[in-house]
Order: sequence, then C-alpha cells, then structure tokens
Amino acid sequence: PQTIYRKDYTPPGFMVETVELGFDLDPQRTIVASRLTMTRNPESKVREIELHGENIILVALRMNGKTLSKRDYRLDDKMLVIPNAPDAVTLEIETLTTPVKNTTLNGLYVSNGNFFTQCEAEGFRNITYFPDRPDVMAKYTVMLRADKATYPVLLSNGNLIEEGELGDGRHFAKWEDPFKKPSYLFALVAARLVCQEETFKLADGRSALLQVWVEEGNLDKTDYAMQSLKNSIRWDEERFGLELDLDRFMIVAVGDFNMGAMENKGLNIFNTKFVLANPRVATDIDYAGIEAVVGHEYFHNWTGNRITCRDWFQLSLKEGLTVFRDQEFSADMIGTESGRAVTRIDQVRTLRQAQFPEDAGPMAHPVRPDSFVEINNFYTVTVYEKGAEVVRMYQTLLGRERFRKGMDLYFERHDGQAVTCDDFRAAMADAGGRDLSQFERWYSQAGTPVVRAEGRYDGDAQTYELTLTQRCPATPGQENKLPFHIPVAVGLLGADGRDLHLNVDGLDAVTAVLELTDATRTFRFTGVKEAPTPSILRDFSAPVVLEYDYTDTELLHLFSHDSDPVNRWEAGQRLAMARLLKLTSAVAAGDTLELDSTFIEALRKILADESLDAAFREQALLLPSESMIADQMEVVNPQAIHQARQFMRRTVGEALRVELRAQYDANQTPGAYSPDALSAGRRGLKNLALAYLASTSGEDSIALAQAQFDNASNMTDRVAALAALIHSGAGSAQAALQAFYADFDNEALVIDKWFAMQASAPATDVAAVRALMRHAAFNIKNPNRARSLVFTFCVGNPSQFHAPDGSGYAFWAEQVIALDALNPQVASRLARSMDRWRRYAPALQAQMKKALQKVAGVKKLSNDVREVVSKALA
Ligand code: HT7
Ligand code: ZN
Repeated sequence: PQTIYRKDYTPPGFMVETVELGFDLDPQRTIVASRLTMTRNPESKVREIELHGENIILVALRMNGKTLSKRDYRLDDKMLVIPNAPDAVTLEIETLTTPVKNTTLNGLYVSNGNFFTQCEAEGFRNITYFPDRPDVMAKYTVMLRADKATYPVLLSNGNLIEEGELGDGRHFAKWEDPFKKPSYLFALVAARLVCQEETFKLADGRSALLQVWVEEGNLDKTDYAMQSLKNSIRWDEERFGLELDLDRFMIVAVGDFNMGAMENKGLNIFNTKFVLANPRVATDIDYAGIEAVVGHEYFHNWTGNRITCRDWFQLSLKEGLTVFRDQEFSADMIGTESGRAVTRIDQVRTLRQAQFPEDAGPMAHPVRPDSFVEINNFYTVTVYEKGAEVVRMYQTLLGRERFRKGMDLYFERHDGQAVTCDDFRAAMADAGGRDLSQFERWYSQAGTPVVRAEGRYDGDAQTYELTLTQRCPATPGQENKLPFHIPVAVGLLGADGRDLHLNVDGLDAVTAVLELTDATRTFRFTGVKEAPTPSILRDFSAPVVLEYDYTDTELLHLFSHDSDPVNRWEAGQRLAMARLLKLTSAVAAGDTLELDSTFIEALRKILADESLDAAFREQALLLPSESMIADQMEVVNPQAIHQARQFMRRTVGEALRVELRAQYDANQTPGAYSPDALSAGRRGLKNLALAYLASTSGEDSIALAQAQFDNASNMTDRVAALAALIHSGAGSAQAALQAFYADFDNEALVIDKWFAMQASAPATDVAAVRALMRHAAFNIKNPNRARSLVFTFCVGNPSQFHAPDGSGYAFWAEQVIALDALNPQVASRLARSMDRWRRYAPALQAQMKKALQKVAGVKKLSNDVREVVSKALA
C-alpha cells in the first residue's frame, strides 16, 4: 500500500462551484447522477481533472454536454482522470452502486432496511466520482427519489425546498445546502423513521427547527438528546458567540455505525448509542456520553464545517478543537467547580489509559501526522484527546479572555475556508500577543514528554527552587526531540495543608503557571516561610508524565489537603500505584501479599469526608486499571497484575466494610431518576461501594447486590448490581444474567451491555467468548455488538486475553481476519489491541508475534489492517 506524506500536499487542479446530485435509491441498484460545475484553480500546477471513485460503476460521462469516450479519460479502480479539460467545465456523471452489499458502513449503505451515508474521511468517492478532498468546497443541491411506502422519510443537508409524488409509488425530496462544504460533510437518509421536533429560538431572534429522528418504538428515548442539542446551541452562543446558521438541524440515529457520530452539515448521523436514552435502558455514563457527543457534533458546525481542514493531516484542527469545546461544554453544564474537576479527572484518566500508550507504541504519531497509509487509522486518541490538550494549553498560556479573542480572530480570518493547524496557531499568537513558534512542536513531535521536577528549600533565604527538566522518548521516525513549550501549573502547600502565597517570575498567586521552554530551568519562589510540599502540574496543565520523587508523607499530605482536586486525586493514584506495583511483584514471586494501614486509613478518611462531592470520592477510591498498571512495568505480567489488583480491592473492601456500607446507604437516590451530575455522582459512589463490598464475597454483600438488581429503578443501578454479582462469582449471577436478557431482549443497546459485562468478567475465557458468539443475538456485522463482545474481551479482560496458551491471540487473529472481510475500519481498531506486544514476557511475545504474522500473511487484507499490523511488526 502507498504511504501519503503531508509534505506532498498540492492544491487541487480544479475547484468545484456547484454539485447537483440525483439519487434513485434502490438497495440493489442505486443510480447516482451528478452534475458538477468546475473551474481551473490558478494556484495549482495540476492540469488534469482528478476525480476519486471506488467500488462504483461508471455508466455515463459528459463534459460540457458532450459524451466522453474511453479515449478521453483514464479510469482505474481509484481514479477517473480527464487530461484535456478547458478552464471551465460542466461534468455530468452517472454511476451505479449496490448499497445492500456494502458491509463497510462507509459511503452509501443499508442498515435495518434504511439508507444512510458516511462520507468522512473518504467515503464520498464510494458514491460518485468527485475530487474527494476537504479543500474542495462546493454548494450542493440534492434530489432524492425512493419508494414511498418503504422510505417515507427522505433527508439531506440544508433546507428542504421541494417534495412530492412521482406517480409510481415513489416520491421525491429536494434539498439545498446554502453553505459551501467539502464532500465529507455530504449526507442522505432514506428511511422509515419518526421524529421528535421542536422550534427553538436563537439568540439573534431567528427560529430553528430541531429534529431527532429514530426508528418507531424509540421515540420515548429522544428527550435527552434533544435537551442536549438545545443546551449545545445556547452554550455556543454564550461561550463563543457562535450561532446556528441553518433554519433546520437534524439528528438521525442508526444502529450500524463505525464511530460515535458524524457532523454532516445540518444532518448529523449518530450511532444509536449516543442518542437513545431513558432511565430504564441507559446508565449515567450513557447520558453523559449523549450530552458530550451531541455537543461535539453540534460544535463542529463552526469548528470543522464553516472552517474545515485543508488536508487530512490537519484533522486535529477540527477534532482537537472540537473535543476541547465539548469538554468545556460538559464541564459548564455541571456548573460547579468541584463537578468541573471531576470531568477533568475523567479526561486525564482517558489520556493516560489510551493516549499515553498510543504515544509509546508502534502507531505513535504527532497530533498533526506527517504520513499515513489509511486516514481512517488516524482518528486516534492522539489526534482527538491529545489535540484537545494542545488547545487547552493555548487557553492556559493566554488566559481565557485572550484565548477567546484568538477564537474570534480565527473565525474572522478563515470562515468558509479549508485551513491548517498553523493558521489556528497564528490566530492564537496574534490575538494573544505571544510568540507561539516553539509551541508548534506539540503538533510536529510525537511521544509523551517527561517532566522531571526537583525542589530545594532554603530556610535561611526563604526561597524554594523548583528545577524542571524535560525529555521526550524516541518514537517511530523521530529519534531526537526538541524541547516543548510546556505550561506547568504549580502550587506550594504549607504544613497546615493550605496554599502558600507564591512569588515567582513576577507572579503573585496561589497557583503559578511556569513556562518551561528549555530542556531545563530552575524557577525561584521567594518569601517562602516554610518547607513546602509542591503540587505540580495542577489541573493537568500539560499532557506530560511528571516525575517527582514524592515521599509517602508528601503524597498523603496532598491527598488530604491539596486545593487542586486533580492533584489531590493524583496523589491518591500515586499512592495506590506504588502499592499495586509492589503487590504485582509479590504475586509473581509467590510472596505473601500485604497492604499497609496508612494507605487504607487515607482512603477511609476521604471516603467519609462529607465535605467532598460523592463524585470526587468515587474518583479518589477508583483504583488504577490493570492496563495502567501494565504501563508502569518493564515486562508485563497480566495475571499477576490482575491478582494484585483484586487483592487490593478485597483488602480495602474488608477493611472499610462499615464505611462503605454507610456510604452505600447514604447515597441512595430515591424518587424519579435524574442524570444530573450530583445524582450521578451519588450513584457512582454508592455503586463503587457495592463493588468493593461484593469483592469480599461476603454473603451479605452478595445479598445486597441481588436486592439492588431485583429492585433497581434505573439501568445504572441495575448494571452495577449485575456486574457486582458477576465479578464476585456469585452463584446467582447466571440467573440474574438470564433475567436481564429476558427483560431487555428488544433493546439492542442493553444487549450490548449484557455481552460486554460477560466479556470483561474475570472468569470469562476464550471458550466462553466463543460460546457467546454463537448466541442468537450476536452479530459480528454490527459494530456495536462486535465491540461489546470481541473488543471488550481483547482489550478489557487482560488476564484472560493473555492466557499463557496463546488462545486469546489466536482468537484475536481469527476475528481481525473475519472482520476485515466485512468492515476494515472496525477490523483495524481491533487490530490495534496487539500494538504493544513487545512489552510482554518472551513466551507471550512469541505467540503474539505469531498471531500478528498470521494476519499479515492474509493476501487480501485491507490497507487499514495492513498498516496497523505492519507497523506493529516493524
Ligand atoms: N468527524 C467524525 C468522524 C467520523 C468517522 C471517521 C472515519 C470513519 C467513520 C466516521 N464516522 C465519524 C466524528 C467526529 O469526530 O465528530
Ligand atoms: Zn469530531
């Protein structure tokens, strides 16, 4: 497969002004007629008209009214090239596709009998021949024709300008999008659907029609998505002064979808998982996901759609920025400082759990990659979540006000354009009055920087010197790194736990944002009256690993007192991690396992501290995951990690039995269910208490879980109880699983949970997963279902997946190969779970390598999977 390089970017030879599309929709044989007006681009050296096209049949081609013969163009399985074209042309193209056979869910496809499209990144070329690149922006008019009884609803981007009957049982709808857009934002839906709709008043006095479209039977699950959409519109008006620019904004839910959702102009298409919710079927986490994803897609309307990417290397321009915006939206929706901190802790956890490992593996790439084989492989946590951290750092460095000015300037300069990450940085630098040239390295250098901190207190001089030194590990293709521009937010705690007043670099505050730009620098705090405990990297001010040789005493001090909730939580995680690593070594060596009372007492104090939000206490008591422990080890031993973590849970559960039970009782949320952060936080703490208690296997804890399962009035409590039963190995777990299935067999998203809970259970081995795959409800073609069982097992059940006999790896190879034949995008995500195989013991490594080679040996492998396995094996 061919590698594409950022440095090779060239402007398109022809621009497209208008696109008129006509669809005669038929699952077996859809005819697409396209009429393009194009003009030569004076900025380009390319002389030919280059149109992308894959998996479609060319039926007719006319240029300026004249039918072109095969001598007039070149056609292969990827491109249609017209060499001799005048400067202005009208192209008429007719193509044929078979949507029902499209299992890739890319381009035009059928899901549950309905038509949907997915065009990002390069799906439009599966619909018609077109310069399918984001820097070609055009105005679209779309005519849809389909059988009326089967597809009563016909939707596309923009405004509905005409609809009617065609006389033969078919009907039509004509849509016009008033805004120029790249082809990846095109969408259509032809379906039997119903909608919840509402007219919503915008800040400038205009009204917009908001619709949430779902299959019949799901209309009772659309309220939260609609509410989230209205909140998003209001928030973008207030926080960024950005208004909805359309008269109509639609969200459509589909059960077969490769990702979370898609921001097509005015016609967002969503995975059902991020639309459908009511208390019976959705958990607090589902509700939070809906709010975040609805916000994310809506916010793309400005950051992505109005201003888009020049090329796909710039993906983080829209994704990093839009993730930052959705994170801020979710935090603002909670409204309290402590609630905001909990969302920040969640973000830090995701980054450490998923992005740091990516940065340390064979697929490591900069936020703005330099090359790729398959762009779909670069919708990554680095581009999204690390990209959001990069945007957050602008705000930290410039301050909120100047950051907002930078955003305003970005919109003022680039509305209607396809631009680069450098353009965004320039807007921030110009509006902020700062030189941000070194900051560019966050876009161009891969890898997670390590910041080493060392402190020195001089009692006589009353100074505290903090020396910060940065380094960044080598990543594929990047041996040596230059220093980053790193904002390091620091506070100093006195012996009483209170923040000391800081004097450093002319600042006068309790938290100072130090800017580390050199490889090493010493910052001098003056007027420090006592030896402080440093709280470094407050609010996780940069996506780095912080090294500081904290003593247990210092960590306990921070865990009890730090005014920065993120660092308070962080101190607890450090205390837990140090012990988990020791326990893991002890398991491997066959030593006796012990947990010190100091740690347990610190947890006891936090757990019972009613001055803290329940949500924060939940975070503080959540142990680092098995994969995070693995990340800290030279040679990973998954079974030892699992046993060590189980031991810690059980020991804490036993030691804090009384307090856990008290919190369990105190944090009940009687009355009508509400997904608000306060109630969700209480349920979170209560259910964490239940999980700890159930891990002790006491009969009374099992009875508690069983009672909660039987009496739960919402899905959050029901799944928490079921998970507690399953994970504790309770005899009643099987009956509970059966009852759960029987109650929800009509709810696809709940059955996904049913599969996922079993796939992640410590007792579920490969044989049990294979048995579940034979269940009538399992369907590998449905990405949500495949993720719930196969992915959850391969990624979320490390001690079983890494079984010493290699059976997990053989299973992985089989599933990657099977999925690849159906849906390369989904297959390649699964392929990624073997990325870091070199970190395991030699016996496991050998079997993992064999599995990777088996996949690599498949002749007809997609570029998606080929890129991932070749990089893993390189
Ligand atoms: N911008 C959207 C990306 C997306 C996507 C990419 C590749 C293949 C399928 C896809 N579905 C959606 C989602 C987003 O970030 O908002
Ligand atoms: Zn996005």
